[in-house]
Amino acid sequence: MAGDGEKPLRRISEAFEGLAETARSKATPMEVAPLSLACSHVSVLFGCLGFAFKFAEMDYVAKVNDLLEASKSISTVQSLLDLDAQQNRVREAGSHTRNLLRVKRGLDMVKVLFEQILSTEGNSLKDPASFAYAKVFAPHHGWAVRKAVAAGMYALPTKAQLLKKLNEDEASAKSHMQKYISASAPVIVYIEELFHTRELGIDW
Ligand code: 1PW
Repeated sequence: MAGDGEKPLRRISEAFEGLAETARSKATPMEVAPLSLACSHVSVLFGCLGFAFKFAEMDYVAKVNDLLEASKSISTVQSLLDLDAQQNRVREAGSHTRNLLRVKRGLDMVKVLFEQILSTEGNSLKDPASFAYAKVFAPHHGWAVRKAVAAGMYALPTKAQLLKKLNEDEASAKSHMQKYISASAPVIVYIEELFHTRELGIDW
């Protein structure tokens, strides 16, 4: 949850605009440090979704922390994947590569969530969040997690409550959500491309 005067949405959108430039230019490889830092800003959002999503937040935060820790010894995202591939541990539980794939889904879910919020009338987040979860995470989760998330959808804050927690009004929130949608797209594609070019797959 955001403290007084903090603007987490602005911090998120600005961090991703910086990364988007790197992702689009392809001149310099993306580094793990700015990527994991940008992803850590997104944690605040998960924290605003209410008690029912506490476990989702904890899982996301743990994976982002693993990437932050990795950034101390691994400079580029490419080399992070290559190191795991060399050691045959890409799909191992807790590997940096596996955590990156999960975190990438978190970024994607927030993107879809924002798209849905911007195109849906009304004050409820239930439909936008259910749609985003169904599209991005549900295909990769077992029955128990899907049921728990579905139950959590009833305890989401309203859109107005969420904006209040984020210290935004309708207009400023809309502008930052739009910015995040545009900036996160090339970052998500960039990460997926790294998996594809190494034939690591992204559906696991
Ligand atoms: C914004 C609307 C609210 C939607 C809720 C979003 C839910 C996000 C993911 C919830 C994950 C919590 C349960 C943990 C699942 C793990 O098994 C799974 N992690 C993820 C992020 O999918 C796989 O993790 P693993 O096995 O690689 O450690």
